[in-house]
Amino acid sequence: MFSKVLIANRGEIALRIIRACNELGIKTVAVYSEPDKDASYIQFADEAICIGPADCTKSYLNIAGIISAAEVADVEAIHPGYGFLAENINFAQICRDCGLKFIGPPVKAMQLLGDKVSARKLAKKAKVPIVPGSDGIIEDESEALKLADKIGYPVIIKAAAGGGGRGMRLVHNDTGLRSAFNAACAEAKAAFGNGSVYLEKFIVEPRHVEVQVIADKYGNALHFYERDCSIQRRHQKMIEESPCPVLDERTREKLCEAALRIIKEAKYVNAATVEFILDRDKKFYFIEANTRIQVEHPVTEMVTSHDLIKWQLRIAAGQKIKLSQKDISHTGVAIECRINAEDPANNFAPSPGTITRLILPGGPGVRVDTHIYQGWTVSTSYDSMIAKIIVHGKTRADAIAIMKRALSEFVVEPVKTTIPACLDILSHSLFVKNKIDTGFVERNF
Ligand code: MV4
Repeated sequence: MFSKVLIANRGEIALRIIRACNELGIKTVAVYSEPDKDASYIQFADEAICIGPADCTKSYLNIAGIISAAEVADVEAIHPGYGFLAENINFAQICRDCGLKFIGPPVKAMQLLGDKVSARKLAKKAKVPIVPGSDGIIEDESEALKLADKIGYPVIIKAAAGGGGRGMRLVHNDTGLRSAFNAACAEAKAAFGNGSVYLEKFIVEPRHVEVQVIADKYGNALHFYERDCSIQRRHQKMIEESPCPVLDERTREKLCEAALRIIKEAKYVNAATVEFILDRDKKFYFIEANTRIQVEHPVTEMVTSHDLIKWQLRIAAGQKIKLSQKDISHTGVAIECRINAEDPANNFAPSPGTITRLILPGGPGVRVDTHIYQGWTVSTSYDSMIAKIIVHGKTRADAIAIMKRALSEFVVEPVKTTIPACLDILSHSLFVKNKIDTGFVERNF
């Protein structure tokens, strides 16, 4: 196992990774920006290095600064967390070149899955269902029109380098396609430095389901079942749960096996998430893969009792997965609510400030992943997520009741949070009855 790891991140995920290292007896090096100097995660690390000012490009995204910190602290490996440099191929390559282990997949697997067009091709090769659409990049408007007429409207234009909904365009007819095509290319070029786009049939009112997987460098791969992430607002997930409440055992097994075929085809190593959309007939289609640990990973940890961060560390250190798939079971239902410092009554406007009063929820079945404390200042420089509440119950109804109880215990003042919005969703009859899809929040709130 590694003796010392640098955590190239901040906030709750830095704390989460430091905790896993502490349990494994790994020394930790935290990095922080100037306004993060009083961050709680620093307290739990063995060493801490300031890497620059508030501006992310000069601190958490500054590759030279982070590599320098790793050299100075003499670490063997870097955990990138999620966001920031987690899916940056250049960063992963530089780590390798500097003799530092990047706690994530090989560069080749990041390339294959990071480009959505190449990931689609890989899925097709692995005999995993993909949404009907283009075989590769769409070169021009006439090619787009021809294909759209063949597969039928509505269609969705997506950026090959995109993800999380950026650079997407939903199109209902030829006129719409003509005006959207060049705009989508330009937007993709501006956002990702890559103007390549592709086309898919638009699946109406889908559920967003993703499979958690891990793989080692010896060719062993395991799945940890799925999460349903359909409750999102403007492509920001709000509530995630596991298992997906509408999947039958047979479909679940097929879905998870499909995810593993993609991971094996990509010769993937470490933790990944394979994303699918589930249509109204419960047919699933691969859409993309995430080559990092995700925000919502605790949902899977609660139902499987496996520590995914520890798995990441062990796999990166070259250890072999000695478990087989039948050793991984899931029990009960877990739900996560993301708590953001945003005001739901004011169109989710950021609500920064110094926390003067804080009461965190607890009790049976409740896990709280957060870096906040009384006296901490929530800034607008970074992501607005201040906590994740994860609950585990025997049934979905139990989990919902535990979550509502936990959210009503949560006091954080004076910042406004998304707690009331989460409570509204959890109380909505359609959510309770499972009649939700990715459009649920926009339609009902
Ligand atoms: C789709 C889709 C329907 N049909 N692709 C959104 C983010 C990215 N991960 C993929 N996404 C989607 N891809 C096809 N072919 C629906 C989504 C989608 C979505 C689309 C519009 C508005 C909100 C959405 C929320 C989740 C998923």
